Amino acid sequence: MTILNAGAHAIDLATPCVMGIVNVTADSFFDGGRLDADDAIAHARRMLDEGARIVDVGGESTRPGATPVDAEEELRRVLPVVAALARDGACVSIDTMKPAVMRAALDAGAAMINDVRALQAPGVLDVAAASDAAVCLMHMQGEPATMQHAPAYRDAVTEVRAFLARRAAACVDAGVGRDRIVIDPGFGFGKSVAHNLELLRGLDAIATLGYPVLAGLSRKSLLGAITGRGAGDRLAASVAAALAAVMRGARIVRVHDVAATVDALAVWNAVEPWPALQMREQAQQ
Ligand code: HH2
Repeated sequence: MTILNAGAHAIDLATPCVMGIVNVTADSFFDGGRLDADDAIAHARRMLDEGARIVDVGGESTRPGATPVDAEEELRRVLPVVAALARDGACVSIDTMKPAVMRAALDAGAAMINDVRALQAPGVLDVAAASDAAVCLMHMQGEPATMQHAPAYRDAVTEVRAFLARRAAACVDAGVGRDRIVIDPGFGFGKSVAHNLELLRGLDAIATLGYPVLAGLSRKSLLGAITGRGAGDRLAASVAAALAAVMRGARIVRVHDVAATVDALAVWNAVEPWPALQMREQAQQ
């Protein structure tokens, strides 16, 4: 499970890697307002220079209250960005829920599909199976507009783990290779602060499913609840959260601040003897 195959890219996850967030949206909660393709391409290239292994391009915000975007507008925003970065040879992920956007992004060179609905929409699994792209299956309770109203779990870790196991099995049944699957508990997607913390503490239990775990905590409101700071002042908290996730088995961290996270992971990698960590993980399985 240390190699993730994503199109032409074989990403070695023996040490954790960074996915840089490239939102081409009007209203993303932290970096909204970057609707110009050239700006987005320059931003992504900077992230790749700083050490991002994957760049995740999205054209529709999923934050509660965001304005829905139709497929045509989403494509207009993301396609030039995906195409330019793929031409550079970058590993490009497309962050979308829409099969039409997935299909067009794959045609433009995207190597990964990041779907906050875990490929549950009709036809979406077939799009993934017909490609050689990696897939990120994320857990969400409810719908983006209302998911934070009253999230409820009996046991968040057990329920999220079971959901991800079911979705990964559905992918494998549809013909997606195990070496192309990533799982993600979906921090902030239908979860209270307590649920998010429970999931972060229990990430190692999710990692025992045997698929690489992606953690997206960057600048999220959980960190605001802990520190009392607004999204613009959550850099230190985001780096700490990424490290906490990696310490519990996350192999990919999805972040806005690539340089700072890459440095933090370099220190962590230098301190932690990875073979010993992997032996510990195997002993737990
Ligand atoms: N979080 C966001 C969007 N996509 N995908 C995965 N796999 N995991 C996440 O945690 C995740 C995600 C939300 O963050 P962001 O893209 O910064 O904000 P917005 O949805 O407002 O554009």
